[in-house]
Amino acid sequence: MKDRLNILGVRPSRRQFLQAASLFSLGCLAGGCLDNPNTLNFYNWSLYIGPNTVKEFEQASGIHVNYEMCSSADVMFAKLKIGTEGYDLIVTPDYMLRRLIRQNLVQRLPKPVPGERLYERLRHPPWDPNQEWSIPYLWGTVGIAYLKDQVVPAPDSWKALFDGKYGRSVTMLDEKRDTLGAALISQGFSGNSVNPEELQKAKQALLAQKEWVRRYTSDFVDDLIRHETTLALAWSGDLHQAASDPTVGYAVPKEGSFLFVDNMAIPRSAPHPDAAMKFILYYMQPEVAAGVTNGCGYANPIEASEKFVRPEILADPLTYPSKETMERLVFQEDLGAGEKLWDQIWEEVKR
Ligand code: N2P
Repeated sequence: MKDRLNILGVRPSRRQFLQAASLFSLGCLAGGCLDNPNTLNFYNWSLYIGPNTVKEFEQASGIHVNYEMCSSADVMFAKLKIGTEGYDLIVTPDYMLRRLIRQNLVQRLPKPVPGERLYERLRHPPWDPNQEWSIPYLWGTVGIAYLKDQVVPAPDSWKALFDGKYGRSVTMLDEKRDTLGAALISQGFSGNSVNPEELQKAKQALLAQKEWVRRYTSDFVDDLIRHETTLALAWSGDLHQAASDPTVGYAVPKEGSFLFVDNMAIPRSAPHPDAAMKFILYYMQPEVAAGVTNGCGYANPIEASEKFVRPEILADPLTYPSKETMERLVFQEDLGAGEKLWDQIWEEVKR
């Protein structure tokens, strides 16, 4: 319990630090600082790194890190696509990496990586079978977070997010692949469907659900901790922020859900690819990767890190789901030409 409280305890200062780092880097990237080669402009997600990882990397490498937080995968893609320069290292979802490679927006890793340190099942992922472009960073699941004292019985189906039983107290992720994907599965379809009729049905479900949605946000956990929401479409590891609150639960619905693997990659236009490579190699050390898992509650890809992961996190199904849960999970696939229709529908839903 004490350790769990510690996880919560580090949160405000970490967040403040990240926010400050993010503001600084925004100014820096937009205004074009005097370029210092010992710089790493790191574009990552909130609640997705250890509290000391950046500081310790800076100390070990002499490289200064500007950390900017990403609010959605589509924003990340758009920034790289319109040619926003300055990012050296990004953390990108599996399905998006394929798109970034196809569109020539990332570069090959400048050095070989010790791939044998990865868990066997992550060594040749379909989005980058030979570890040429990326290294897995963290992985987790998509599910429903809920307040246990209000949602009774516990939700076991995606329908719980759509039935309006608890009024306007739902948040959905500001992420089309997860939100529209969950709507598709709730309607009995594949969460990767590009079938226009199926997508229309999912869209209708989301439009009808709007009455119950407080907001679309990727920072869902704060609202839950404050008990301002009852149900949220959620990413598993973020729930560690609520670990000291016994009323917050997490469920992977029986209809199935997504397993995501986010990856470190270097944008084509990165001004400091060598600094990015140094961070990747630094991260691949078991103690470092374990520090990230201990700090944010997401599982990392380095097998030998298990020795350094705190036992209660190793035993926590939020971080390492059971075999039975894993069997219900699929990856998000590259939508190819279907992406356009998903974008259109997502825009209509959010309008
Ligand atoms: C954690 C962000 C998880 C990103 N806050 C999901 N791809």
